[in-house]
Amino acid sequence: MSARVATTCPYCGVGCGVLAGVDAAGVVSVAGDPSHGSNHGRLCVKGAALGETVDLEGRLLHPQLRGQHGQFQRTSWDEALGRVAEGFSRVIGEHGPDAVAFYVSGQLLTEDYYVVNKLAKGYVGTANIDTNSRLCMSSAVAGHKRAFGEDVVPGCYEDLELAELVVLVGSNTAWCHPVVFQRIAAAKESGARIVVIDPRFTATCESADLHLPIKPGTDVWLFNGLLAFLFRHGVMDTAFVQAHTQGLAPALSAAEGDASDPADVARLCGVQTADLLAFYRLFARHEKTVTLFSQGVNQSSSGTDKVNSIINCHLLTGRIGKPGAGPFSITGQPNAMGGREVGGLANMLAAHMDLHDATHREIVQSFWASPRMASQPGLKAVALFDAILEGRVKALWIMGTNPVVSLPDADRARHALEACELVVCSDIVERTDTNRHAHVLLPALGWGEKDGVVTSSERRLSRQRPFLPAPGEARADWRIVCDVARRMGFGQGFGFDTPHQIFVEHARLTAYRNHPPADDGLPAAQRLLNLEGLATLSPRDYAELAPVQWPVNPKGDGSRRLFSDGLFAHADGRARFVATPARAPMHAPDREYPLVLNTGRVRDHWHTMTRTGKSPRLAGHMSEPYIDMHPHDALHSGVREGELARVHSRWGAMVARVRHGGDMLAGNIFVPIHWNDQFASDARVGGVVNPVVDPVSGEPEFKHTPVRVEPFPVRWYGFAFGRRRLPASELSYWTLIRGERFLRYELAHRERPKDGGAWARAWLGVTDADADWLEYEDRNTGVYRAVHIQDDRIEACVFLSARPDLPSRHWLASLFAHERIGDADRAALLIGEPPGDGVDAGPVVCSCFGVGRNTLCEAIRKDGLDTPARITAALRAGGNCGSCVPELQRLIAESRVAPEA
Ligand SMILES: Nc1nc2c(c(=O)[nH]1)N[C@H]1C(S)=C(S)[C@@H](COP(=O)(O)OP(=O)(O)OC[C@H]3O[C@@H](n4cnc5c(=O)[nH]c(N)nc54)[C@H](O)[C@@H]3O)O[C@H]1N2
Ligand SMILES: Nc1nc2c(c(=O)[nH]1)N[C@H]1C(S)=C(S)[C@@H](COP(=O)(O)OP(=O)(O)OC[C@H]3O[C@@H](n4cnc5c(=O)[nH]c(N)nc54)[C@H](O)[C@@H]3O)O[C@H]1N2
Ligand code: SF4
Ligand SMILES: [Mo]
Repeated sequence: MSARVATTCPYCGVGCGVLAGVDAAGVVSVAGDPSHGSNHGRLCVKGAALGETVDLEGRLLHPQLRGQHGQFQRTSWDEALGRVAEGFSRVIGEHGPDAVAFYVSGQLLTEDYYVVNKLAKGYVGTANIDTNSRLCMSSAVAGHKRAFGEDVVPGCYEDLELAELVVLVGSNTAWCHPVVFQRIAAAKESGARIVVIDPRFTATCESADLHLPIKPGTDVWLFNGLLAFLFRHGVMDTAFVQAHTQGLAPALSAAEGDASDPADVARLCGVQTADLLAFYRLFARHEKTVTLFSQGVNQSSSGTDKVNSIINCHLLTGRIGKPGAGPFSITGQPNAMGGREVGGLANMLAAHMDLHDATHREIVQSFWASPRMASQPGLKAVALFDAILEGRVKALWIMGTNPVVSLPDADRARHALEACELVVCSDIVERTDTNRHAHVLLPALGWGEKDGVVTSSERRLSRQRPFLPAPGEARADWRIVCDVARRMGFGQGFGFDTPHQIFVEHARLTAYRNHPPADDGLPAAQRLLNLEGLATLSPRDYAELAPVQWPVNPKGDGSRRLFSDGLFAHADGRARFVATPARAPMHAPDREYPLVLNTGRVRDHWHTMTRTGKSPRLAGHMSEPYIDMHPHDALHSGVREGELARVHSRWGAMVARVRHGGDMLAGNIFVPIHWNDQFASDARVGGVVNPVVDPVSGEPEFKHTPVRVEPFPVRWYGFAFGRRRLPASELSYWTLIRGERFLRYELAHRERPKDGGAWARAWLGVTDADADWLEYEDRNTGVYRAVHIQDDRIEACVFLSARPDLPSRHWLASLFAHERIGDADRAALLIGEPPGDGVDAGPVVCSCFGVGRNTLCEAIRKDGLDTPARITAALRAGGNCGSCVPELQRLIAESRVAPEA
């Protein structure tokens, strides 16, 4: 084993420290870094499986150009960079700087983000650079700026441990920020209370003392009601409000105007009055309260108001900047926060300065010594793709994001790319739904190879360090940007040779003229974001930089909390209450589209699956896209659990399997965001989502689209396993996951094959008539199965049935691990059941140890395992990363209410 390198996890905004290394055989191993302040050695299941995602299969290793017939061809860097630089320069020359745009990502490192933002705003002279953070954090950014005067997360993770009450709003923390959730769960052990506000009953709710399943979109009513309640009951820090805030009266009158009687609020939010009051009283009683929020708040047409309605309650009670108290926007992506520091959004500048402020523009331009400066905000993500479709933007460079999957009204985004004169994509994988539309593909370095800084939810800068060689011809994103900039004639501003040089320039800019206006006549702009203590790092200091929370003072000390002194970033030093009159989501359900579509994440996948889709360990937990819905709605829609259904909206449609997870309120359905054309026939939920955005932040309403669900009729269901890819796209429905030594397909088709055997042989590509071939057919029940064996080893198999109840995939998967198939296995394959008393372990719950649901339920029942700890002692499940502990809790609870008949 080579020495382990200390780096940072590339997934969520928790920002866990990882120790990674490669052994002599090239096997990558990862472990949590015990010395890292974000995770103290813990990793969740995605972090723990990182080693399974860094192989080179499917990687984009060379620059490519798309030919006239749509096929991609390898090219040299020289040619590719020339195409990009010439293409952008030509469009700018002919149509002006606003005819080009950049669409970037919170997956980028701060150094990458810094140079692309500098190129767009200071050299091209356009603010048409937006990022997938628009889809993610922009409502929080806007809410922070309105309330505090600057985009600042005041608290830190430790506050969650110090709190007496943690309120989780629109956040499935247990699945999306698992290590932070473990810290919250530990706080609960020592007495903290947890309230979850979410229309779904999520894994996070397993640990909650109180769950308020509010009607989607009603958060502002809830928090306006809370503000009025607190004020009425005198739960107010009057001294704090008088000394440090402004605007209480209009905020209160807006809150009271909506609904001041808790019974009315409860009705509007669709919850029991007693539960609502229980929450209000808990909040009133606990000085040390942290309200943590994420996409159930941000991704809404009233997202910014939701954020401010929460912050209002913290300002009223003075619970901000104190140990164990504060509003806490938890960030999604690994470097969402770093992107905000460098001003990656279309309405920001750099180093927390504003595009609309002439003084700020002057400061940044003088620092960059740049030829020009964008003078007005650019296009936000959704509007940007509209502008492409309208022909106003003619060249687009996409870096580290997959908009054909992740934008709302995603089919429209795809049409926009089809219509765009020049589309450049920098990515680490070759095939994505977006890359298909590129004219130029640029191979970037990925996690484990790239080198730079990311910033977590608690403002902690942390190094990502390489421990793998650069594969193929891939290059760092910052280097690609600088190369193009130089070729566009901007050599002066982009002479960087190392990420260290970029980082210290960024740090210097955060400190530049960062003071109150002085008598020297020079423009000044005081900002909390200040990395002065990092501005003089030597290359070696940078290489060794230990995690540190900004602001960083000249001595290099970081800051755990901000606003402890009651001084905010508005010119008068006061925070603002914001009046947030509540309003319903833009599109209400109606007769044609009677259900509300909510979209979000599952535990073991990351976004568009380009990386987590490679890991067998992560594939088993949720192996197929699904539509979670209430049995009532299924009945009304004419669909059944386990069967396929189509979700339709005014914008598009998708197909997935119906499931009654027990999480949904009637009237609402949930579909995960991850599946796309690389992993399923028709499961891109982005195509269904309405393109409504929040009027302040421009963040899309991902959690609320009126839809209807209808049957997706098929004549047979099936699945197949193969050691190689199978021609699934011939079928009406397919999904793909990667197993340890196989690919697994779930299948369905409109037509029954006339001759199952002939079809199966052709489909599995078995041409040899003498092949070792097991086959069973029952025409009465529509059951067919065939297994191809080669040299006594199972090669492929396909199982079909007229109904969706098919044999255990788990059992079949296990056969692919065997070098020889025995006689008992052959017999079992023909019968279609595991041999002997081999029970089906069921769907994976604990991904680390591959422990299935049936195994767990059986053991819980038989051995009376009544705590997750006892399950771990007996079966190991839950004993590694702990991500499945909430599900273990649920299984225990379920087996209590439903003893075996
Ligand atoms: N496993 C995993 N973890 C991830 C990611 C991933 O892809 N996979 N992605 C990362 C990223 S980029 C992000 S942004 C975060 C997102 O993290 P989260 O915000 O926790 O995740 P989501 O599942 O998008 O949505 C959170 C919850 O909002 C609820 N919700 C929907 N509508 C409303 C509403 O009107 N009000 C309220 N109060 N709640 C509502 C949903 O039911 C859902 O449970 O996760 C990060 N972590
Ligand atoms: N319906 C619905 N849609 C949503 C959401 C939702 O809740 N519901 N959530 C939204 C949110 S919060 C987010 S953050 C977005 C995420 O959506 P996307 O940003 O589209 O998702 P990713 O799969 O993370 O895309 C990252 C891309 O960058 C590539 N990549 C990875 N590392 C690197 C690198 O170092 N350099 C380069 N150049 N490329 C790299 C990956 O291969 C992948 O193609 O989705 C949004 N879309
Ligand atoms: S919680 Fe999991 S995904 Fe998030 S940073 Fe930590 S290990 Fe990575
Ligand atoms: Mo996100």
